Amino acid sequence: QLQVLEVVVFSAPSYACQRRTTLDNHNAILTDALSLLAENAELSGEDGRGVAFRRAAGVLKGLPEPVTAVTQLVGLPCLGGHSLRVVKDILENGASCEVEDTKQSERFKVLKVLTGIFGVGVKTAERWIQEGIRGLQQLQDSGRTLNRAQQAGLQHYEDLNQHVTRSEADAVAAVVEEAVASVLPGARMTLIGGFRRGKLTGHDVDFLITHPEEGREVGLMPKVVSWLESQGFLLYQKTTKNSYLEGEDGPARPSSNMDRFERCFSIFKLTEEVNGEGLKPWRAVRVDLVVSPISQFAFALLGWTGSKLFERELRRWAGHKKAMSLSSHALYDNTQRRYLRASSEEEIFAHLGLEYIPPSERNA
Ligand code: 8DG
Ligand code: MN
Ligand code: MN
Repeated sequence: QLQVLEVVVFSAPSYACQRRTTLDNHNAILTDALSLLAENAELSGEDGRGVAFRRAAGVLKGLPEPVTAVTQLVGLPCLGGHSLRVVKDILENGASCEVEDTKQSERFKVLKVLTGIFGVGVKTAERWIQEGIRGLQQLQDSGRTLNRAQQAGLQHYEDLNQHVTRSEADAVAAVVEEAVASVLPGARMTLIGGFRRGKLTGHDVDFLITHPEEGREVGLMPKVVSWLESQGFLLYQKTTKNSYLEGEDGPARPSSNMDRFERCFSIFKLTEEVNGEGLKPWRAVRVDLVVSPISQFAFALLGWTGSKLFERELRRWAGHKKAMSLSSHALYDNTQRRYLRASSEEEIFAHLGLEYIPPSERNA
């Protein structure tokens, strides 16, 4: 019998929101390498390059099997010369010099440690490095004035840099559920972010809170926060007020990731089952809470489920292909000059002319 050795040539549509990307990544070695280069670009203030690497990684995450030769990638979108070179190096030599050099570079390592502190962004880390700070101990000894977030970040550094597990997320969910039910019966809470996409671990736990009756959600966040505080669950919290006004504010700016919901960035004190001596009785976990009115719930749900690349691509698709502006509040049709209502994620995908992609397939 004739044996045909066939090499698969992959193909994929160019926007991540057109693709189904599960957590089953057959090319993790390649996508880890490209993600590291993306991270390095972002830490260097080169956001454009960062996005390019993220898009390239996003395409590879969705492929149905491992890549064995770069020739399989000829027809794929988003894979520029630079990304292809990295892929080729790894396929042919087992590693990419650029990636290995980046990993070893002092600058990258220090930036990762410093931005690993909750409340510290690239700009602050950059300034500290210029002032000669190279690590956590040095930062602490330097007597630098830290804001409240950074103080908490430094204090709980180890805990916050350890992955949150699914069972820890469930434990946090139970607490938030109780808080919400206590302060406003009938209010609903939904797990969002990476855990909604089915991830087994995360860097934090994200929740969206609403009430089926429009307006009842007003003032909810301070009550939830007070309840949590009174029960001793909060190590840190910063609440930001809702500042979104439809019409007055104009349609959402499509390029911006920031929205105007009432939200709370917090650090939870999570008590854990103590299974023996020497185990800490509790640990610090980052938790994000967002409150949305029911009329914006579907947009908030879609906008906060992620992944970050998937969200960015949704907004790019809306703007470039549909002349629409999508945010976590609303969808505005620039041609018809009106807002398009939706009470489910499915309706939003339909407005955008996209096939519905469930959360578990938004892991680009
Ligand atoms: P991880 O925590 O497991 O690392 O992953 P994640 O859950 O996907 O990431 P995240 O950083 O917790 O963000 C969750 C989603 O929320 C993601 O799609 C990005 C989105 N998001 C923010 N900040 C904001 C914001 O200010 N506005 C909007 N609309 N979305 C935001 O992180
Ligand atoms: Mn998250
Ligand atoms: Mn978050």
